[in-house]
Amino acid sequence: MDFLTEFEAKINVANQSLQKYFAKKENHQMSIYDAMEYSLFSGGKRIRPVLCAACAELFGNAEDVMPFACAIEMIHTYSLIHDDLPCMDDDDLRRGKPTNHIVYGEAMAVLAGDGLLNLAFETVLNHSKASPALTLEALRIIGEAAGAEGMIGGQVIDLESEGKAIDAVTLMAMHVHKTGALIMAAAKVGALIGGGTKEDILNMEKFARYLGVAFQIKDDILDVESSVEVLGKPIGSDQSNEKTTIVTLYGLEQSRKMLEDYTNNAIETLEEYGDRAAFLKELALFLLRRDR
Ligand code: GRG
Repeated sequence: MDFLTEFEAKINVANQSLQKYFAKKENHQMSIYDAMEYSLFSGGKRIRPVLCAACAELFGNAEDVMPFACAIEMIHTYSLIHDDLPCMDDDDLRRGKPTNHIVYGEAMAVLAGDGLLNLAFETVLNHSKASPALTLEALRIIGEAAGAEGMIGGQVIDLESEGKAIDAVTLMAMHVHKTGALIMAAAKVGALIGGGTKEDILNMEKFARYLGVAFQIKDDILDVESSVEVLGKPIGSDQSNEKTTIVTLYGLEQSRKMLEDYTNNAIETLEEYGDRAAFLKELALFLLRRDR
């Protein structure tokens, strides 16, 4: 199967699983579910669940991974809803559609984010078929990655850096936490649930650390080079929010070189897995070339 066909197939599995886990609750008529559903099914690229599933597959068992992969996508979706709020980045458009708070109001958007964060943990606890020990370890990894030691910590660096010139070390720390933490969690949890050894899990963490930074470098480049039609969100928002980015710090040419270097480093960490890791290597290249 060629890469794009396999990628599509994995996205479909993630979408079907998300639909299943989002299944209507008893009180599903409540409007909170409309707000949660709106963002969970509004055209996300599904990179994190696909990465999680592909890492599980690499180590032989992709059967049990979907509740975890979907939990990570729910947390990612909540972070985007909150990131767009007026008290954060104050964005009106995401994935080509009005942001959650524009449609449902600010208070409901906060609750929709909170609802998705909780649903992530409910999903794992209600649907995991992995052993209790593996399930608990995966939940620990996900909780830590999403929290103040991970994604939220990165968001705090971002908030406190607004309007200031920050140095390269602070910028990289922000990206590794804000964007990288969930991407690393997806890879680590995939390897763990898929049957990888401790060393495999460390290798996947290293791979995803490079991949996460490359992902963010590409995001910063697209913020300058793309258009609102292609990206589905405002471009130039980093500049208007007076944010230091890889591009403001290093310029476009150097940023493109860094993107290539980080992507190559990610691919190199997979060398020992040979052709078994072909999909993950292609995924890294796909993310390098993506246009949205
Ligand atoms: C608890 C108030 C509160 C906030 C939560 C907002 C937040 C913490 C964290 C921000 C996380 C964030 C927005 C990180 C940026 C990562 C990034 C590049 C997101 C875009 O990811 P894609 O391109 O998105 O995979 P799609 O739309 O494809 O799902």
